[in-house]
Amino acid sequence: MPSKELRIGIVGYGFMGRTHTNGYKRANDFFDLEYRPVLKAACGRSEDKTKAFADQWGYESVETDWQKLIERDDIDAIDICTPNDTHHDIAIAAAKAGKMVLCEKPLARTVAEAQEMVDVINETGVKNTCWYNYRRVPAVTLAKKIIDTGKLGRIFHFRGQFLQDWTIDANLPQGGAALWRLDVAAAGSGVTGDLLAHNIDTAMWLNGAITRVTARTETFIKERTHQLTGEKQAVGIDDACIFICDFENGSLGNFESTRYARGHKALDTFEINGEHASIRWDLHDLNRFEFFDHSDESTVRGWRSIHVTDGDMPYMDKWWVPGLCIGYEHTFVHQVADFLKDLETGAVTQPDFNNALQTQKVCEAVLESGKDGQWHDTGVTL
Ligand code: SOE
Repeated sequence: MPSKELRIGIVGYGFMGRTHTNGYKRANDFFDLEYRPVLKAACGRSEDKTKAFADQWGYESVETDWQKLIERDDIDAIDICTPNDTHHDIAIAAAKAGKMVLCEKPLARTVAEAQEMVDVINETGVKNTCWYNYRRVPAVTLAKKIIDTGKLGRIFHFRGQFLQDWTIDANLPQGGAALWRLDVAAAGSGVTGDLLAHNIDTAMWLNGAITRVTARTETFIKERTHQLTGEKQAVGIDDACIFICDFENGSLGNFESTRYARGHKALDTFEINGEHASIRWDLHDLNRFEFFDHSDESTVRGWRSIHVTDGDMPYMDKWWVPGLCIGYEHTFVHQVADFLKDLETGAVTQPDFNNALQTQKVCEAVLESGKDGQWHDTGVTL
């Protein structure tokens, strides 16, 4: 039985509020952990909506002001699930109050904001993590383990994509509930911070630092009505972004993201090609990855499709029996379980804020290059 409580105060009750809370609720059912999350308080500006969320998901109380939430002495950790423009202030105030901070991705809108968050985290020493959840898809974690053995040999290429199609309608408003991702003031950027940030996090985790980039960004719909004001406004986000890059290990990277790829809903993919072997993975079929090993006998050599559901594969001994799948929501359960285990052992849960800052540096270099068409050094230090 878990003997220690981790008392959670969550800010935001939207899509991410639900994914994270599901993680808090499920982790101890499946993982043996000393710590157990306690859902102390949910915080949001609308009292009614926050109360409805708190009742449905089991939070003990409600706050409508995040500063009050942070001041409470019955809360150990603040989880930030609000739009990107709020991450900086909430995270800094929480850390200064001695709370642990779990922040939804991307860490911030800009490198400057993210750097300030990291500085305060370093000064205060509070435990922290950023929710780049796709690292914790068992197939992706297994790919990391295989790559780290050196089995692929010298790496030549890394390819990443994140394709969606939900903003093609020119009449879709920007800003406000559910649509803040289209409003540059709230989001900081478009697909680069929202989607490519995932690909960049995965890429640097699997293949090391991205050192320089050159990009092409595009905004296809130039004006949209703001959902809250009803006013037409210029669109400030990147609707699509393609960039190429160098990795520190000498390999070449090639990335694409858009919300205008008709037919694709969340096609997050990567492929890595080494001297001896290649791996590819696709979020739409997340329990599998494909592996090509050139050392196989030539007559049977080909792409193997590996179903990552056996008990000796990452996280899978905690779930069902071999052959049975898990899904998207489990990545958040895994992040909670790892965070709680690291509390026990004192290990740093990755990605921490400093690691998420490195992803932010790549995003910013990409956006700068999208403006001036030049190569930009990223300054990433892993
Ligand atoms: C955008 O549609 C979005 O919800 C991202 O914000 C998430 O980070 C991604 O995992 C799925 O797509």
